[in-house]
Amino acid sequence: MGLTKKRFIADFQAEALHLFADSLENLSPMQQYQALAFLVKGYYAKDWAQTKADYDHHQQKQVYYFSIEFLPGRLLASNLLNLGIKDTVEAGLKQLDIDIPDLYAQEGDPGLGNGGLGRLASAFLDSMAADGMAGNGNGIRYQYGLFKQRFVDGYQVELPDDWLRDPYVWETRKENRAVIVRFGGSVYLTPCDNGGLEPVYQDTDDVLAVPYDIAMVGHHNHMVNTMRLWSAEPVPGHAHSLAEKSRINAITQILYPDDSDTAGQELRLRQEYFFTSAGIQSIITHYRRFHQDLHLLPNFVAIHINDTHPAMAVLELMRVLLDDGGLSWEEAWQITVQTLSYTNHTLMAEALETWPEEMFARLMPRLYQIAQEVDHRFRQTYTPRFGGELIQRCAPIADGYLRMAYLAVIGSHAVNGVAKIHSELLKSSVLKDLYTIFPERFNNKTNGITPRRWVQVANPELSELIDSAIDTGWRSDPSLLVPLAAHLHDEKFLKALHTAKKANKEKLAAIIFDQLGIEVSTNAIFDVQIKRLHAYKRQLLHVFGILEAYLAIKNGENRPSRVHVFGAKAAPSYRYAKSVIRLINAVADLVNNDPDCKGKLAVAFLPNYGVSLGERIIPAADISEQISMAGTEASGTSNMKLMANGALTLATLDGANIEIKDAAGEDAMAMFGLTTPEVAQLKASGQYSARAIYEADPTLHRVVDMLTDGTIPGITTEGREIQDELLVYNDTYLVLADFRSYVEASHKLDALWQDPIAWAQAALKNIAASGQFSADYTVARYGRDIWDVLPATPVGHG
Ligand code: 26Q
Repeated sequence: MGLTKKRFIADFQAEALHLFADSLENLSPMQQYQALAFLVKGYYAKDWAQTKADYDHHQQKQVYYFSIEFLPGRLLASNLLNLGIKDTVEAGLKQLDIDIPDLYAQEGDPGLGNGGLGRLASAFLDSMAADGMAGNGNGIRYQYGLFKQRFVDGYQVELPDDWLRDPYVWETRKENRAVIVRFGGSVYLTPCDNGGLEPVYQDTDDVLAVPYDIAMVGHHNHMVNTMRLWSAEPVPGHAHSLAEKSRINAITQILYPDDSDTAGQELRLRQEYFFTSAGIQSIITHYRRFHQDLHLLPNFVAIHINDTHPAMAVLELMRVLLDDGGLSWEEAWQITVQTLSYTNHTLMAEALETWPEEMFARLMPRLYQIAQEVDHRFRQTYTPRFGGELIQRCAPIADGYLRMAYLAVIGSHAVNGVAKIHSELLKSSVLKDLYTIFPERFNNKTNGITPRRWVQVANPELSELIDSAIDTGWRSDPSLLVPLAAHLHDEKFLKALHTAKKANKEKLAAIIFDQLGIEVSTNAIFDVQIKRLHAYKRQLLHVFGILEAYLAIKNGENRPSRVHVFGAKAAPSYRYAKSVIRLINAVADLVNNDPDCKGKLAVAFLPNYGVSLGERIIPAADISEQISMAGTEASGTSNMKLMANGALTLATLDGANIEIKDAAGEDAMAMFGLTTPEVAQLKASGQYSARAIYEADPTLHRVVDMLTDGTIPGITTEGREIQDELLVYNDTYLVLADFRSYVEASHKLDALWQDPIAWAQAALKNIAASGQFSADYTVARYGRDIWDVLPATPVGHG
């Protein structure tokens, strides 16, 4: 976009006048932000309309990414970057004497997701636009996003996230594209003109699904895709009681804050059907504007199911093809399977979604009929070849439940895990039986991140340094970071890398002081763990590492100084996770207030971790803690973001950590702990005794005792609960088993820190190797292997 600074300033002033009938300098920062955001929206409006028109004109195959969560982050800076006008605009803002970071900070951060899965969905939309693929998001416009987290006396307190209180500039309500979603009632089949049967719906509860569209601006390619989020409203003209109205509004009111267990809540099931049905209906309506023949649907449409939450897309697409399209079962099934694909994000058995037949049948009676037919035909078709036992284990309906992961595999032509090891484990564990039946459907797509947001926007210091060393081509093609490795022995460059990191640490230290009142030294190692709080992610192991260091310091030992930075939300009903939060805050109090630790050890648990806070923490990290028990973390993505910002990974051989090790080299990180087969074997042997390890390791013994002996103030019940999980319930996630090896790996990093050049070299190896984890390459592989769409914008070598 050819924009001059002068032109921008004139446009900005005109927009301010237009919106607020006042001149810029009289506006509040929020008003200035809104004026700027509306102006930017105007800058891409033509491209957005043109992209849609081009897609229609060329009948380009559309990808629809169905996800119950999206975490786009703030959009102003990333839109400016993608439009290629960020530098010009910032120069203009500077001339206008506007505080740029403060202006960006006015924007709300839509927390329409819990964590990795939602952020991945947004990264994919960003990357599809960058790759010039016709990618569309389909999700829910929650009125309240993920709760805002505060700490009161060290306890997590949840506050509502009323993110729509200030008008959200980037969304456009599309009333003309609303569709009706039907719940409940009853269905019966009646003979119709063509001799077949047609369903008649009676007494349904109808809900209007109104789409709100948000532009996904492509990087330097004039393409603008759409994320469509649906909001539930009463159907105009229907007589609704107040109670009905509030039941309708409830559908899109809140995001469920659990990211790993199926509470089996009816409202959650309504949410799933609501956005899935609205999405399928609008796709078919749009398709039918250009095509009569539904058989060709897979040539023009790919629908991707992000985890099982939209898995009933299998049934809903069947419903539309059968009931509205008049196709036979066999025709409809073939089209459905060819159109759909599915990604699994977890191996944890308790997170695999199931729904009681009774509830499902009551809310979606027609879908339930179709599910029964799918189940029936699946059993009939495959029992002769695979036997009744295997089929019973993996059929979509059994023991009174619909099993959504099995339904998703059976109704899709492709199913993938999100890192190499995870995709392998799917085939050997939770989806083993379906792998036996459909081996050709299984594939791996290792996750990716968007370096535009996580490096270019979040870390301009590092970005400019990279520009000074290699061609700027890395900004569109991160695989071109590899030549950075030529500077491994360039001391001047290594020092500059250290200086850039230090500048980011200064900024984070200011945030830590501002939020927590803790003064931290930026000469210390910034050791970061940022992710949802979960037993399997083992924040507890990190705490034990801190306590080991605390004891060493109390013992007069000299260690390189460390600041441990945590960011983590716990599901409100997850008792153990909340206890660990309380523990981390208590350990922070202990350590931060002990004069012996001053300048040596500090703990900063920043509240309300999310995309925006991540953009502040990640550029400042020296160490990236990726310490889940092997075999539990499907992939992880903070590991990739931190690596791209030059942090050294302290990790188990789990998820994408393994691929990071292969890319950066084992000497550029610190690996530890039991491997997945070792974990499996230890568990299967029945020989694991947490207590025996506790008795055998005096330091560990002390650390575990600290939970209950009063050393850590204020954690009587929480300390007891955590200790019981370890010693009474025998340590489900093998924290004690991995403790010694974790501490040793951590000491290895301490030793490396003593040699700043060697540390900077390791950081550089990580940065240079990080390009392969760009989501631009990941979605290009989805396009090639699963969706059958090719990037229109070249995506380089990843
Ligand atoms: C399901 C049913 C009922 C209520 C909630 C849920 C639910 C919601 C969210 C279940 C799971 C999630 C989110 C899971 C998630 O974020 N998984 C992470 O996905 C990342 C992207 O693939 C991986 O990198 C992480 O390893 C994985 O944990």
